[in-house]
Amino acid sequence: MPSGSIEVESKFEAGPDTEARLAALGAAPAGSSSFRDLYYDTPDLRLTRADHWLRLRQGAGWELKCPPVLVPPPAMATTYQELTSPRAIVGRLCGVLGVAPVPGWDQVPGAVAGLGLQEFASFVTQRRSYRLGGLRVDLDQADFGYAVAEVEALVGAQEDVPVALEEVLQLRRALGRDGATRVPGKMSIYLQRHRPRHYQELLLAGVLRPLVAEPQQH
Ligand code: V4E
Repeated sequence: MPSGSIEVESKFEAGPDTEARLAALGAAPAGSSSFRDLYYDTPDLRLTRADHWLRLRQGAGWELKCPPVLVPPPAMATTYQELTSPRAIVGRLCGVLGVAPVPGWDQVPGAVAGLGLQEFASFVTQRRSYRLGGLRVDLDQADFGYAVAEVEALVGAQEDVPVALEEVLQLRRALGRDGATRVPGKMSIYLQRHRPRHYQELLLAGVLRPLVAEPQQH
């Protein structure tokens, strides 16, 4: 088992009745938060073209989301391994970029500077969260005018992914008003609007999928 947990999640479009539906299902409010995410990549986009997402979430710390091996991406959901320990993050960054770690890189900022990583996205999310059993539901509003919700489960091992996936999709079906439409994440919309060349590169690399329709403004 590689270090870090595996996040199984599915995004959906929330509606005016989503929170009432959550309450009716027995979900418990789990608080509100506001945070800025800063995302980093090499100037030639080698991390995100390899589907690796390094971010500094202000108030929470560094995190690297990477595609887990052996788990094919399911329809309507994503699975990513989440690394939060500096050693695991730096090790994975060096592996993807084909660089030997340097002694001063035991903390992420040293590696970010040494590897020449640059910020490519920065935005604030206002989030309201709910818990239902082992699932979490986040209702997000990003400061660039896009709202999206997600159902998420965190599991510790790949063999736990299929059951978590079924639970996530079941709750999504109960809450989403978008049917079987794949709903884009904040980053897809951010890049399309603010970094169109980066967005095109990721479409070409097959990391992001084309948007089906222009999402609603909120
Ligand atoms: C994995 C990923 C990105 C990193 C951000 O992931 P996301 O879960 O969208 O952000 P957020 O703020 O909800 O993080 P959380 O608080 O849940 O940890 S940016 C793009 N990806 C890949 C990706 C993808 N290919 N398709 C979809 C629908 N989402 C993400």
